[in-house]
Amino acid sequence: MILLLGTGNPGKIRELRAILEPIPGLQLATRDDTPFPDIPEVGSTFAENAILKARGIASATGVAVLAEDSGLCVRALRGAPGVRSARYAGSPTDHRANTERLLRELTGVTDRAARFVSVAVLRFEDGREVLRAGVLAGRIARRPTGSGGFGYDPVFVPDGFTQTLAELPPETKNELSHRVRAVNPLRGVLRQELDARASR
Ligand code: ITT
Repeated sequence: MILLLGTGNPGKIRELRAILEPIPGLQLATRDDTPFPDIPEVGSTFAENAILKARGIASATGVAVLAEDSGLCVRALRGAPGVRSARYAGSPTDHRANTERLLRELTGVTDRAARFVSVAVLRFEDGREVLRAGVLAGRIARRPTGSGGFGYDPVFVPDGFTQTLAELPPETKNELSHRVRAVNPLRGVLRQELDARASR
């Protein structure tokens, strides 16, 4: 079975591959293999945007799709940047500028609590959809450190840790991230689907 990773973000592709590649019989495809258009993210929630991406990409390609919408919600900013995380400092996405803006907005703010949220939607060719969400709680550092990961990782310290996600090994991020928490339950759904297809 071919599953198209419905994202243009190379950081997400790396992490989704690491989460899904151990599933036997599942062949992962990306935008390079099966081109799809950019889907306007006009929803006001992560779930709405994840569904928009899954449906838009599925209808453009006709294959099974895993789409994901995610972002950073900062308590002192009343949930911002939220669904606007990718383009917080403007379009096109500039991760460094986004992080700089975030630190600027938090200048002098002592409440650094934040959470990453991910909503993943698995959509099969026949239109069946399964949606799962994952959250990672943490806090925003005073300055960026580390070179791993992507996006806001250099300023995000997960609860229970002292290093940012960009300093921690990728394996550690992939054990606790919002993305792995959303996508892991979909592994079981995919295994069931593969078994059902094999016995047909
Ligand atoms: P696609 O829509 O093509 O998947 P995107 O990067 O535009 O790519 P989103 O609209 O879901 O994806 O925006 C996610 C943004 O949230 C991302 O660009 C980062 O700024 C931030 N983000 C999400 N997950 C993150 C993570 O694990 N580490 C750091 N930043 C993350």
